[in-house]
Amino acid sequence: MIRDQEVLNQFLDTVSRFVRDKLIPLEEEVAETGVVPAEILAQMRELGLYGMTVSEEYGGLGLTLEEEVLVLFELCKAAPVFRSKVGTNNGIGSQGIVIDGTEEQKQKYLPKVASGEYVTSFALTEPDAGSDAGGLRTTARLEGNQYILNGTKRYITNAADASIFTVMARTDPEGGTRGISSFIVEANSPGVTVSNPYKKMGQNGANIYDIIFEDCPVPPENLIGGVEGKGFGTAMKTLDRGRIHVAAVCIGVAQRLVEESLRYAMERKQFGQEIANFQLVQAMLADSQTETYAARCMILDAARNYDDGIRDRGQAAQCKMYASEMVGRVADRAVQIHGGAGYVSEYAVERLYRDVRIFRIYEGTTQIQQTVIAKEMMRNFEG
Ligand code: COS
Repeated sequence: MIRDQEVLNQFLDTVSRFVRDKLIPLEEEVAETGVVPAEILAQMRELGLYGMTVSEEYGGLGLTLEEEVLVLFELCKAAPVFRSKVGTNNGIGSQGIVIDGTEEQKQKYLPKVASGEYVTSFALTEPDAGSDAGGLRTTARLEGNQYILNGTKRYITNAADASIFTVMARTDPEGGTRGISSFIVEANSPGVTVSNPYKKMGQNGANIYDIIFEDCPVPPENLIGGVEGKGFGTAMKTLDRGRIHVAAVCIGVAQRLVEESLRYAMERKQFGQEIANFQLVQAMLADSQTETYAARCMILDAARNYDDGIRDRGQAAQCKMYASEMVGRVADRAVQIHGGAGYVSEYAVERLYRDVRIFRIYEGTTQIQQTVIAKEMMRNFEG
């Protein structure tokens, strides 16, 4: 549901130039240092990239999901570490408040999230609750006039930069997934400790941490939606949108990998000619181009459905699964086309190959997406 094509095109053009002129030239430095320079983050704030999905009423750009994925297709032609800096504010870190927050919660937090003054993190995963998110053990006990949080959250993106976390915690020990509630927790609350960042395979600078809550007080007005027991649903709805977001990120990187592969194949000569002339190389290029296009089409379709009010968790899972597996294949072919050069770090494809591996894991592994898709098929079976 694109509202003003001309305004959107101008924005896409601005993002595309920012990627080409500012982000891509910085990729190697960021991969080396693990730090995205403050002036780049400031420029991202200025462009409105922290608040794409927050409505204009609260100071964001108020993009529809279709518009958001079109921006991500452009933004993620740069190494995905840059997207990670704004990813939680637009995606899983803010959407719990956007989707299920009370009016007071929205007014208090969303303007700061949209401007980028506040970074947000989504704290669902725990040491013993990854794919089995419903098995989480962090507790939120109501004592007097506040909740007291205890527990550990694991691999939480942007936690050290965050001013607020959306935290899923158990308010009813016996309630299963219906005993989970979600909270907005201010990062400077007493009893909050953030660990050092983990060392990872790729996306250096897109940092993940543990958050430890020890008797951390949270006021009842920060219970998202004001009702206990709705937190698992909030998390799942957040992930449904988040999975389409991640799928769009995969398209951006896949397009970049195709560009890198084509450029190299058109320049590199073997047997007296450019390797792009060889049909076995052409097959790899053609497969990568076609699969990227197919994933792009399905994501746009799912995003339009979402904007039309259709909440199809199976479709979100299909986009996430297909796009993340697809970009893995595209990255593998990109390295193959580059030959030995694809294995050395002076070429971007070596880094991007490592960067894309996480897409098949976070916001639900491929295997979780498969179970979501199959469960939806069975639920909708009419016999
Ligand atoms: N939207 C709204 N509600 C949802 C939902 C969705 N997408 N998915 C499930 N629910 C609801 C169900 O309707 C059910 O509600 P009722 O209790 O009212 O019947 C409840 O949540 C429990 O659903 P279900 O029985 O399917 O839960 P499971 O424990 O089997 O878990 C999976 C479902 C595996 C899909 C879930 O745990 C999951 O997504 N795991 C992966 C977690 C993940 O992505 N982690 C990444 C963290 S962010 S990097």
